[in-house]
Amino acid sequence: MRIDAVELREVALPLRFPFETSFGRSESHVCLLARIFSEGAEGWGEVPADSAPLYNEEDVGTAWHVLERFIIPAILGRAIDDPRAFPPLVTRIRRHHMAKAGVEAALWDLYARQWTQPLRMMLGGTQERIPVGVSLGIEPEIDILLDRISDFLAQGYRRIKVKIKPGWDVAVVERIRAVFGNIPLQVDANSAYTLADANVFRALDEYGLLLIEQPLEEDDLIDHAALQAQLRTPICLDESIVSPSHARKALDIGACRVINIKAARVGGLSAAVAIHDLCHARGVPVWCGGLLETGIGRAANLALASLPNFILPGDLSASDRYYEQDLIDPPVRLESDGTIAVPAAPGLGVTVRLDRVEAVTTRCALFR
Ligand code: OSB
Ligand code: MG
Repeated sequence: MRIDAVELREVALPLRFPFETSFGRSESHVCLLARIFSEGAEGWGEVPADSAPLYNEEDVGTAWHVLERFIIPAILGRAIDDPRAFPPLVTRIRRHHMAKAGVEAALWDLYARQWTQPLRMMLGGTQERIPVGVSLGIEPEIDILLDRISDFLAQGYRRIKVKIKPGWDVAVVERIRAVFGNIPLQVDANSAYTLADANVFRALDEYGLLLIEQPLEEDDLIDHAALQAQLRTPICLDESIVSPSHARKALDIGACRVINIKAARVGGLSAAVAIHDLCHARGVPVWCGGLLETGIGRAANLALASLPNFILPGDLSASDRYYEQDLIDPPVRLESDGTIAVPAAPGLGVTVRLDRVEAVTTRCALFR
C-alpha cells in the first residue's frame, strides 16, 4: 500500500447528554479523523483526543501538531504492506499514542479492505457479537443517575459502570444496590484518589462490584499494587497501562487483576492486541474501553473486542447512547440480548457519511 496522501480533520459532535467524569464535564466529542489515500482506496481512523489534556496528556491540538510535523511525514510516499510495519516507523517519537493510533487504524482499514476481509478477521478475532455495558457519568443528583440506569437496563445493556469521585462514591453505590439489587456493576474513578483514601475502597469492597477502575494516579503502578493487596474486588487499570510493557509490569507486581484495553491509549491496534495476548497467556481477563468514539473509532473498537480474551462487557454502547446522528451508516445498534454485532463487511465494515463528516468539520488539511 503506497501512502499517497493523508487528510486530517478536526470534528466536533454534540453529545446527546453531557458526560461528566472526575476530570471534567463534556458537552461535545472533539476528535481528529485521519483518512489515508492509497492506490485509489482509502482508510479511516479516529484520534479520540479531546479538546483538553484531561484524560491523558494529549488533546486535538497536540495530536494535530505531531501528526503534521512527524507522523504523517514518516509514512507519506512509503509502501506499507502491513499495518504492523507502522509502529517501528514512529517509535522514535515518544508517546503521542492517540495520534499514532488514529493513523494505524486507518492503515488497518485499508489493509483489511485490500484483503476484502472484515478487520475482525485480520486481527484474529473470534467473537461475532460483543456483550456490552454502558458508562454513566456523574450527575447533579443521585435520582437522575438512577433514572438513567433503569433506562439503560431496559434497553438491554449487560452491565452498568458509574463514574466516581470523592464525595460521589460509596453512597451512590449503596443506593444503586438498594434500588437495582445484584446487577453487574463497576465503578471508574479516573485517577481521582490517592492511597490515603484506601478506606473508601475498603467500603466499596463490600458491594460485590465487578471491578474498580483506575482508582489512583494515572502514572502509578506501585500504589495500585498496595491498594489491590487490601481488596477482594479486582482493580482494573485504564490510564496507567500505556504499553504492553506497562501491562506486564502491572501484572508482575499485582497492581491490577483486569485491564481495560483502549487502542488509542496504547498507541494502536497492534499494541492493543499484544496486551490482549499477554493477558490471555496469564489468565487475566480484559475488556474494551472507549473514549466516546464516533462510529469510525467504535467500529475499530468492536473489531478489537472480538478477540477471545475480551471476556468482560465492553464500554461499547450503540451510536444513540452519545449521538443523535453518527458519522457512519448503518449506526451501531444494540441487540435485544445486550450484544453488539461486529461489522462483517471488509475493513472497518461501515460506510463513512462524508456529508455528515463535512458538516461537523472545524479544521481540515490534506498532506501529500
Ligand atoms: O475512563 O473509560 C474512561 C470516556 C472518556 C474518557 C475516559 C473514559 C470514558 C468512559 C466512556 O468511561 C467510555 C465510552 O462509552 O466510550
Ligand atoms: Mg476509565
